[in-house]
Amino acid sequence: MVNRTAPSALPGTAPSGGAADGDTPGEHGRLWQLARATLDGNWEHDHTVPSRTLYPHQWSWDSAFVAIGWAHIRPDRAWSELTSLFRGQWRDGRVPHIVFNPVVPGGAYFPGSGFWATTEVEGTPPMATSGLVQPPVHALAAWHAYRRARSDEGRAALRRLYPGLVAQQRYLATRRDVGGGGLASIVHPWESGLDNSPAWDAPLSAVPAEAAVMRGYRRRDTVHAAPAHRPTDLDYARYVAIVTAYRAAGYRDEGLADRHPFLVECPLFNSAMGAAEQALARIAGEIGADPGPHRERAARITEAVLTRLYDPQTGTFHPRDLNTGRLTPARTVLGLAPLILPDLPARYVEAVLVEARSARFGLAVRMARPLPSHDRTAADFEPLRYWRGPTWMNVNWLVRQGLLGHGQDRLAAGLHASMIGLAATAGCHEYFHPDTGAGLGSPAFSWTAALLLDVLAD
Ligand code: 9WN
Repeated sequence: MVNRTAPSALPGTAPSGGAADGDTPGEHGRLWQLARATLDGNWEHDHTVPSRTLYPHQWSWDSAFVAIGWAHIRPDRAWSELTSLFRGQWRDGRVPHIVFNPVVPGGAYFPGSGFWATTEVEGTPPMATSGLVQPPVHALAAWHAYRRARSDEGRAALRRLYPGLVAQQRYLATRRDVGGGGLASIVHPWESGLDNSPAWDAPLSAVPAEAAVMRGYRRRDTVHAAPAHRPTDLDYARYVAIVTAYRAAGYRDEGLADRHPFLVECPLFNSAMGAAEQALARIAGEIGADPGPHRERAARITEAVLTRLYDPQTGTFHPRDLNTGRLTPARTVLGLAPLILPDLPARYVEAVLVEARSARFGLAVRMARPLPSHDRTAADFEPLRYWRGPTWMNVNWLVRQGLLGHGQDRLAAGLHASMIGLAATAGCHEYFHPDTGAGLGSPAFSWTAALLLDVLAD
């Protein structure tokens, strides 16, 4: 029995508060219904596809965000979403970034299940999956979903999910600690979730792409989205080349440091990992497990993020390229992610706020649009291209959580109002033009809808 329902679950009753256009109870009701219809339309028996056209399978961090939205309207689906994703977990603990739906035709998405060929690898689940991971936002999502819909069923679901969530963290903290400094490395830009971010340009430029280009393959993304909005063919060739290298090694992580062409410690990924330990501590408290070890691990991760990813010269956080040992130069929205660490020390919170409030990102109490994905003042800022400028709801949602966690309520309210204003203008698109707010990418995108429900409920 759900014993706590968000008040805004009734259309038209979402509380207003904020400065966005159309920020009225009636407008909230319209948005609530739109978000709900978007999620319903993308529901697929036990999970939600990110988009019917572009992404017809189950994606890892999408499912986490989506579960937060379902918790407001169908808590059963929130738990089903996370449970079905974790059915795809590998024996080593990795939660794959895609779980393939076997009834979707092979050519619907590239790279499809045949390309990954994971069912031939030892320790993999019976269903086809990818061999990569995505930011571990799942424990955070499970906790938020539970907070939004506290119930006995929810507590039982937390209990069921807990061992998988712990194994996911263990995998990242051990096998993926390639640099030996207490952080997880990502082995592909796709693992960052911000695939085409300028943050990856420097490490990607060292990846040989010729072999992949010559082997030949057909992209599917550019069938559904404008090529000018998507990664270039050269970047795609490099993406394919990196997967090919990892696959050839049987997706093993031993020896990555000596052979793998892309190894990066990402601030968002690792901040998610730290926030996950904090969420696991709360979950543990709720289900009668010991929160202590989670708190200790969270503190160690925060410390490692500070020592390995903060650059005193720029005053912000950057990814570290393990193949060169250097921090990557681009100032992207990834640099703001450590704000989601509840124990981020005050002087680093201050540094992130300076960066966020600068002309680069424009965070303000009254802001026209939510944060862009890249520094607006950079020469390579591209307002239309995937992760190289456009605004995304999930990153803004994370930053808003961080602001709330650090007592920055007025800035959080500014972000909140601008997120709702964006959806009021453009609906539940995959991403948005950072200046005009025009909708881009898939027009019915699940995490936009789910997180819209969550912000409307506040
Ligand atoms: C590759 C599903 C995913 C998101 C990622 C986003 C995009 C895939 C792609 O779509 O990535 O995983 O084909 O571009 O970058 O964050 O999880 O929505």
